[in-house]
Amino acid sequence: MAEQRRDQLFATPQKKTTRFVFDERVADVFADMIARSVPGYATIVQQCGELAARFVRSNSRCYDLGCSLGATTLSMAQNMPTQGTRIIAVDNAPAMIDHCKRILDEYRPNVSVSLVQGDICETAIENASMAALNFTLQFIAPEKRSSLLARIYHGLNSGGCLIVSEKIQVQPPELDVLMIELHHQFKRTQGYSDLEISQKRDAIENVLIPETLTTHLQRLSDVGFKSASVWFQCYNFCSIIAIK
Ligand code: GEK
Repeated sequence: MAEQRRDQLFATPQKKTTRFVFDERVADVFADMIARSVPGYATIVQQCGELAARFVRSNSRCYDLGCSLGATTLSMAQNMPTQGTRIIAVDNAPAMIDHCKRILDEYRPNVSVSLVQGDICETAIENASMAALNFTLQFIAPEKRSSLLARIYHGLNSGGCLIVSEKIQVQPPELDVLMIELHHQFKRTQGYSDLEISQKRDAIENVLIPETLTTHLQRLSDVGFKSASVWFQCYNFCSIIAIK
C-alpha cells in the first residue's frame, strides 16, 4: 500500500478532550491506526477476500459500507469474480474518500469500483451478493442500526452474506474488564503509550458505541437473516457472518 504514516495523534498531552472525528489528520494515518488498534484486523480484511470468492456471484454487486481507505474493497476485488460485478464502496468522511480514491487509482483493481461519499443509512442496496460492515456499525446511532440492517437484508440476494465486524461489549461484565485490559495490552505491544491509549479512549467514548454479541445476533435475526454466527474473535473484537 502507499506510504503509511505512523499514528501519533494522541501522543502529546491534550488540554481538553476533543471528540474523535474522521478528518484529514485521521485519514492520513488511518492504515497504521487501525492495524495497531484492532486485534485481528488484517485477518478479518484478508478473510473478506476468501468470503468474496465463495459468496460473490457474477452480475451482482458487493458493498463495502464505511470503506475508509478501501482495504476491504481491495481484498474482495482481488478474490471475487469479475464478470458483471461491481463494488460500491461508501464512506461519509470526505478525507477518507479522498485518500481511498488515491489508493484505488494506484492499485487499479480488476473489478469496477464505485466510490461514493455518503451516509450508509441512505445508500441504496440492490442486487447484492455480499456486503461488509467492517467496524462501521459501531459508529451508527444505535436507534438507526435496525433499519440499516433491514435495508441491507432487503438488498441482498438469496444466499448472499453480510459481514459485521465490531468492537463488542463482552458479557459478563468481569470478562469485559479483562478483555478491555487485554486490548490495551495489545495496543502497548503495538507501540502505543499509556497516554495515547487513555486520550484515544476518552476521544472515542460516545462516538464508538459497542453492543453485546447477543444484541447483534438478535438484531440480525429480527431483520430476517436465517443464520448468523461469529466466525472470528480476538478479545472484544469480533466478526459475524449472516446469510440471507
Ligand atoms: C476497513 N471498513 O478498513 N456513513 C458512511 N460512513 C460512515 C458513517 C456513515 N453514517 N459513519 C461512520 N462512517 C474499514 C474501517 S472505520 C473503523 C472502517 C474505525 C465511516 C467513517 O468515516 C470511517 O471511515 C468508517 O466508517 C469506520 O475495513 O475507524 O474503527
